[in-house]
Amino acid sequence: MSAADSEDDGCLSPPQSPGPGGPPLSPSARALNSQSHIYKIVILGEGGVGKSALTMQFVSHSFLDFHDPTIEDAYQKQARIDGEPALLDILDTAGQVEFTAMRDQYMRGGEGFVLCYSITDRHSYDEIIEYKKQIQRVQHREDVPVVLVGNKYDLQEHMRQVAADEGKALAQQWDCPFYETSAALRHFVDDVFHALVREIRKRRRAEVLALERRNKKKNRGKRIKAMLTGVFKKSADSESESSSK
Ligand SMILES: Nc1nc2c(ncn2[C@@H]2O[C@H](COP(=O)(O)OP(=O)(O)OP(=O)(O)O)[C@@H](O)[C@H]2O)c(=O)[nH]1
Ligand SMILES: [Mg+2]
Repeated sequence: MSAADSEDDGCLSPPQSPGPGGPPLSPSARALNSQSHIYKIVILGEGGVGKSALTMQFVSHSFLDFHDPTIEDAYQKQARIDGEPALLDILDTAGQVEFTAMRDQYMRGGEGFVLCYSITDRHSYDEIIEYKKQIQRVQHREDVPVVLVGNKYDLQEHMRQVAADEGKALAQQWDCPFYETSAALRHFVDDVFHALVREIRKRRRAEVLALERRNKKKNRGKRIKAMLTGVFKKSADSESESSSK
């Protein structure tokens, strides 16, 4: 998805019908799935790409016009996304190399990730590929919910170093949403966080369905075993009856 495919719809997106992709959940799956309306989100990327500026715009509609390198900041934001409540628990991380030792820890704790580069900084784009690999390594899985973000869109005319197509291509390869954002202009900021919640919900749904399938298989196995036990018992009973006659 590119920036052109979505609109900045304010802080709370209106309920949409139908909800996020995937088949409707059965009551038991819904019960499991609704256990948490909390979404643990981690924002990652090189120093200075605008992680804090994006987070501040999302949380408090204000723009940070100076660079105060982050060590670690946590925010919470309540929203209604596709008609369902969500509490976004956002960890704004350090991009500076001095703090790289903490990355594994951030990556272990997150359920979904905003991977942010600056369209004015090619190195930050190259680095984001490494961040993605590291997340997969730390989480021991391939299908981690992510949204790819190329920030500082407002500077594109004179300072662009990464083409929009490069972002799109990477997102296509990762099968994840992509936005070119401007924290300065509050351009597609809500869309990024809302899209990530949708990605997390998609994965939770898939996990619940997989669990249900496994349980069904197990129950079917138990039923067959019980039936066979019954059949054997019956034939053993009738055999012993006929031999006693
Ligand atoms: N023009 C423009 N400037 C931006 C944008 N986003 C952030 N900036 C500026 O870029 C600088 C760095 O932004 P931060 O949000 O502090 O960057 P960061 O990724 O949090 O950096 P670290 O905390 O060091 O990892 C600041 O001067 C911001 O004002 C944007 O969309 N457009
Ligand atoms: Mg920061």
